[in-house]
Amino acid sequence: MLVTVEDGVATQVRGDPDHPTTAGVLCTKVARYTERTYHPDRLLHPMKRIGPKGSGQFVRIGWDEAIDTIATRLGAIAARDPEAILPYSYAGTMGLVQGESMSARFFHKLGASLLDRTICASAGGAGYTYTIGNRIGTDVEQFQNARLILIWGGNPIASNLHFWTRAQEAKRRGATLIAIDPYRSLTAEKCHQHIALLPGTDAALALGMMHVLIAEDLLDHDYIARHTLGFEELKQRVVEWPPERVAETCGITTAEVTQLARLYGATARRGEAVAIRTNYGLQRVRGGGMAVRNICCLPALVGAWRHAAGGIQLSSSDSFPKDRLAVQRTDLLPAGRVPRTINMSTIGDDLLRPASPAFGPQIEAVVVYNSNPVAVAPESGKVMQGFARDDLFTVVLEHFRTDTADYADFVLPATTQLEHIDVHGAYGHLYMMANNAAIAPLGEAKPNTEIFRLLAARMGFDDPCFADSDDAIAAVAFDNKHVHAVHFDWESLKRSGWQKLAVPEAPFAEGGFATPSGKCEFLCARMAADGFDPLPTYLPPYESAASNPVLASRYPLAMISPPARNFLNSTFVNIESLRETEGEPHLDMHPDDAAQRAIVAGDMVSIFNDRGTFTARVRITDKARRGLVVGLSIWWKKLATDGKNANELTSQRLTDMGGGPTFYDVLVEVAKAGPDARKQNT
Ligand SMILES: Nc1nc2c(c(=O)[nH]1)N[C@H]1C(S)=C(S)[C@@H](COP(=O)(O)OP(=O)(O)OC[C@H]3O[C@@H](n4cnc5c(=O)[nH]c(N)nc54)[C@H](O)[C@@H]3O)O[C@H]1N2
Ligand SMILES: Nc1nc2c(c(=O)[nH]1)N[C@H]1C(S)=C(S)[C@@H](COP(=O)(O)OP(=O)(O)OC[C@H]3O[C@@H](n4cnc5c(=O)[nH]c(N)nc54)[C@H](O)[C@@H]3O)O[C@H]1N2
Ligand SMILES: [Mo]
Repeated sequence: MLVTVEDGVATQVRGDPDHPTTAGVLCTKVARYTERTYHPDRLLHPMKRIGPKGSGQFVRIGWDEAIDTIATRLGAIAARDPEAILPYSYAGTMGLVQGESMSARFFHKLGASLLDRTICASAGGAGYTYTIGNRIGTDVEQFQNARLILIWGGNPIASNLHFWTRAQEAKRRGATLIAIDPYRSLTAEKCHQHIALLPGTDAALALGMMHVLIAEDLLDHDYIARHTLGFEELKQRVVEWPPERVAETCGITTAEVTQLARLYGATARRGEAVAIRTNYGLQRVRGGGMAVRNICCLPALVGAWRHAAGGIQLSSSDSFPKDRLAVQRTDLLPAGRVPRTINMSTIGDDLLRPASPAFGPQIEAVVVYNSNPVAVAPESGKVMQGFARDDLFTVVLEHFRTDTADYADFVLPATTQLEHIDVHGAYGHLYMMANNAAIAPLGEAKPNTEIFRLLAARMGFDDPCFADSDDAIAAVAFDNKHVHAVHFDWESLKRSGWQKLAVPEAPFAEGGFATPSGKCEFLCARMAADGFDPLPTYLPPYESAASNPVLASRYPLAMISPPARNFLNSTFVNIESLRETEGEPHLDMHPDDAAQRAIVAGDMVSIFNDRGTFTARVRITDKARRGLVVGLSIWWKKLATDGKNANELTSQRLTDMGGGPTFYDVLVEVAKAGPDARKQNT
């Protein structure tokens, strides 16, 4: 990103035209980054709460008072039991410096509870890693050379624009694009074919494809023999998944299953590149880990990895060799006692849990940075109840007074990307990136690192690492002993802005998977050891008509809440130009489902289940398949119609593997809203 600065003021941000992946293009949201940075609501001073929790009443204080009081409170809790303190952070910035560096050092030294950062990608990550060995896949810059691209559980026009550019180029060159998504997303609309399966059934579709590929011998026997493990066992397993059974499970036609498999197998057999861009949409369900695992078996079966443009990408994150020990200093953890780990996806229940031998101490303090859990975490009603606890001490580092900040005892103003130094990896492309500060911090805002440095000093932590500058941390962010990053040098990265990792063009053309066997593992001993079926299988959703008919008799509709194009999770929701484009919270509903409920276009509707309710304006559209409703997300609650968002209805049940959330595994009912639905916001 290039920033124009005039008299110390950032006047424009634009993409760097020279950067190969992004090629001068910013997404809709980030293009508004100056509007966000100079927004009149930016937090510019530390603040202390004066009203009841959640009321958002604060008074300005100085940094000294803030740091003194917070350090004293945390110190007193830590003296009793440091595990009663919990850091809570995620994707606000994914920078290696302003993410988990000084903060991690601080909480490690304190001996605070560890946080398992599961809320986004851990289920799919686990499934991918069992099969492939690490999260390395096809380079996004290769996709334009593919002949067939399956866009599986992703909506790149909204959420991964620079991949979409490549997919469109492939299309111009004659490639076929197929979207596999229960919803006709912006992306699905522009693909040649859209397979609208039921949410949470992707694992079955992959099993059905494997069945057809094997039955019709559309295989690369040489690749299978040399670079895979467990083909005979896989063959036995997929016999159980004929296309008829798969079609029934997925709510699609038998022809859709067989034709997809045939196109995939036959294109590869002709020696052309078949590529899968799978994304995180499909793993936010009970069997999400297994679904990604099954899909990961497909490229090896047809030898797709032989091509640089073939294979699969879920994430490029493990291509970046991060030096976590140097940056996060796990060696500072208390000797001989690893603190307990709290899963961020069950923060609602955990904040409400009393002390017990199994759980440990009650959570007495939460320090939130780079996250907005009151809006983004599942089963929001409980999350709010937890944060509303009068005996909970809460500190929030933020740019804005978010739904979460409203519950804080202290809100500390953080700098934005324009105001601080950072170094970034990526999860879609393969470039290390320097984030140079373009402008001075606004008001009294400070980088996350500086805030934790001040707290560490006030707590008397004297390890020299607590005095490291952001520059010094950035300089050790990547491990330049690793082949991918031997050329990493912070000073030169700062000058060039970005530099591609030294990765092979076709990562698994000659096998070399990072699994224990070195092969793509159809049969995975580590899965067996971890208590999973070692072969691809199908786990139905927790909540679906087929798996839970009793619940479905009361709540017959599946609900998903994927990202809206103009928001980034809950970031940018308070930026007027972007929110105006989204308008208000909507619910997309199929005409038949609407007619059954006497709901007409434009009605306000209540969406509800046993966990909660939220209100939205209905859009009647066959973009949502029958039986599915879609509420694009993630709205700030206080800017939504009734002070609530889709996460009122999502559950805290976790995925099969990786401890991930099941945001898209939810049954609901919808009814025309009563006249008082549109409560006045405070
Ligand atoms: N504009 C925008 N861009 C973003 C984000 C954002 O909030 N807004 N968030 C960023 C982040 S943190 C992430 S993790 C990524 C997420 O981006 P993606 O990985 O693309 O994931 P989602 O957007 O959650 O879901 C994408 C698609 O999956 C579909 N889907 C839902 N359930 C299922 C299912 O069971 N099976 C299948 N096959 N499809 C399903 C949804 O309908 C949706 O169209 O995007 C990043 N980019
Ligand atoms: N229903 C539903 N829920 C979801 C999802 C979904 O698709 N549907 N998606 C899930 C996914 S994929 C993810 S990744 C999570 C994301 O959840 P979060 O990680 O909480 O992401 P955001 O909602 O974007 O909130 C990030 C906050 O960090 C702040 N921030 C940004 N930069 C900085 C900084 O440098 N310092 C500090 N202190 N603060 C900063 C921003 O102002 C913002 O308020 O949400 C999950 N929740
Ligand atoms: Mo995410």
